[in-house]
Amino acid sequence: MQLSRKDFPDDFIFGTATSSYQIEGHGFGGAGRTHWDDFADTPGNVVRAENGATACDHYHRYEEDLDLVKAAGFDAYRFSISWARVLPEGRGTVNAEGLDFYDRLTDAMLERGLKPFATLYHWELPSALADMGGWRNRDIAAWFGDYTETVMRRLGDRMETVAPINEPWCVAWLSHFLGGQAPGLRDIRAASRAMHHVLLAHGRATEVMRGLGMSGLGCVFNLEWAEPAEDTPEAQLAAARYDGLYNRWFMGGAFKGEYPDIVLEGLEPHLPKGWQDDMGLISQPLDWCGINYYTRSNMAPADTPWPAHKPVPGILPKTFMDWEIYPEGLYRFLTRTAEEYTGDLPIYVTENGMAALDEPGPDGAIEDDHRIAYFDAHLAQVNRAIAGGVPVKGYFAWSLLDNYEWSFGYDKRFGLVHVDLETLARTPKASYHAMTRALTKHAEV
Ligand code: PNW
Repeated sequence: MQLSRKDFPDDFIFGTATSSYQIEGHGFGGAGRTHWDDFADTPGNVVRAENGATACDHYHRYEEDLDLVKAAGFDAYRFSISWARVLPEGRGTVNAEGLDFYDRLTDAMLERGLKPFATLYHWELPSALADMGGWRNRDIAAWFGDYTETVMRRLGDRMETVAPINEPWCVAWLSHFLGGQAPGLRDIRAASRAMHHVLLAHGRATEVMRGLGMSGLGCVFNLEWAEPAEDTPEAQLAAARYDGLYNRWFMGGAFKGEYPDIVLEGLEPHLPKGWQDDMGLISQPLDWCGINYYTRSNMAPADTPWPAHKPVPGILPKTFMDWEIYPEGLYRFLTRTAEEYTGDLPIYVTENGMAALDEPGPDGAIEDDHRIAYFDAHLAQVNRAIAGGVPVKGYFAWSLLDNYEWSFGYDKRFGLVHVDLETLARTPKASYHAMTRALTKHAEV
């Protein structure tokens, strides 16, 4: 890599990120069923109907995995806690074995000097709650608050930071309007409710953790740069609607207690009555803001009902997800977030990375130079933002391991470390070695 630790402020945190359903393996150890198991079992939703039953078997190999995090020279590890592993039915009886696992995982991070960055919800809703309407049901804020309390009474004293929700746009819009993730709905009313309830749950969990005396509380947003596909007022409006739905709805809600008019135009008729009264709970003060950044979308107007926009292919080089590589978007978002939403609040890039095929060569080595270039290009934009005065305090590479990429199954490899799906053997890729040199040798490599 061109850049290394010496190019960043002394207290800048380098980390790597994963999520529970994508790596742990599920359906054992007393864990309850989740709506991702249900979604994956329904033909047509996931490539080859693959699910997270085994994933990377991290549940049994977490010590080896944390050794890899440590050996690379990372300062922090971002992980998530599975609701159904802690509360198999989503509420009520606690699965002691599940909570014990996260207790051991936390201690294993601390023993290695890694700062724990926890997320409470990275998408696997207990099926018992999904059956009661899941994110469409307002009660989810109370269920989520109770789950948060159960977990944080045990772990809260050892967390560096906590984000209640990973990527509210994916939880709400992608899952209830675009049908791309569990529960796979395509329904504007369900989606509108989820758009509000996901932030309500974030607010309730924040309130619960403040009540326990915790600090280090934030939220993790996925941001995607919205580019008008052509230079016309119609395309600009389509892009502005996309920006509103994807980015500004959640940041506006969480940091300003208001939703953008350009989105209310379409969603207001479907929101629960009295939603305005929730905005105080939704916008409690936070301690930091997390940004997951991967790509941009090029938006054209569409002859469809609101929001009447459609993505069209862009001209930039793409990753194996077919996502355009647009590093400057990260700079633009970091700057815009501080200017318009978060001011002096610390910002962390909580995810950034790329998928590739990443087959081992004849000698077993995995030469993922494309990933090294991707990290370098995005870290350069983080640097540029810091130089411009934006308080970016850390960067997390997605992901430590090749893992379960949701509806794409196991084909899309995002890891610094290759995982053989048969043997589950871990093999560090060239990007892992480059990252290690950049973080531990402090030199250009
Ligand atoms: C994020 N989109 O997901 C998630 O936090 C990870 O679990 C995931 O593995 C990673 O990015 C790579 O995909 C996203 O459709 C999934 O815009 C889909 C979208 C954005 C983020």
